[in-house]
Amino acid sequence: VYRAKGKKVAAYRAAEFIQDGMIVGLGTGSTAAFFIEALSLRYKTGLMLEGVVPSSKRSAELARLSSLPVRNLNDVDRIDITVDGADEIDSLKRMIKGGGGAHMREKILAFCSKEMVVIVDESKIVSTVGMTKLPIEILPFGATKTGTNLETLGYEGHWRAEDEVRFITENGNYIYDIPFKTPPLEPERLDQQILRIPGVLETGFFFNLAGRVVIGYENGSVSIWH
Ligand code: A5P
Repeated sequence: VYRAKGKKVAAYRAAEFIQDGMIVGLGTGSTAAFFIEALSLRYKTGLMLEGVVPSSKRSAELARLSSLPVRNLNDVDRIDITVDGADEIDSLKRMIKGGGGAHMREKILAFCSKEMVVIVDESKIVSTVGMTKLPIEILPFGATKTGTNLETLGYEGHWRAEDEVRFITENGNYIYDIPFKTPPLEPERLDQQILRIPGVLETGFFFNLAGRVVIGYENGSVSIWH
């Protein structure tokens, strides 16, 4: 895994935040996978968990392989803490997620959690959010028209694909990736503008969701933003 050391130390530090009796939301991605590994090690050595709620089939599978008590979001009365990675995060804790195409469920989990703890390696820290691309989840019905509507707004992107086959999210939708030439001056406004287009289901912007941010470095050190 690229930048594995930084991801791993951040994930393992975040696992120390988990206390007996908690219900823990599980993010998706390579950093979140390290967290699931760290959490299951603690679980095997006596940590009590009321449940874990995964944001994707991939994370649910990893949790089940570790015998973690997997539960559905609909069946729990709260999520104490969700731990998830990010593709970009700036000093205002504004994030972009969706590199793995799971951001819609990740955002639902984060919003339902008392705290979202973000775990990243140092390469994810940006001066202002909007350096790479913005993933958008789009309903297949009329998707070509929705894409045209985004282009008309000035946001030309491309449909995410693997081996020329269009990527389908776990929700049965498409991902439209909009590359940034320069970071947007007002990402919050851009987000609202995009969300107003019918057929747009969710953007990869995460605002006002991050609590503690755990940053792991390749030299093995960790820093935490509170
Ligand atoms: C998944 O949809 C994303 O939001 C991930 O959280 C993000 O892509 C981070 O992934 P890595 O931890 O693999 O870098």
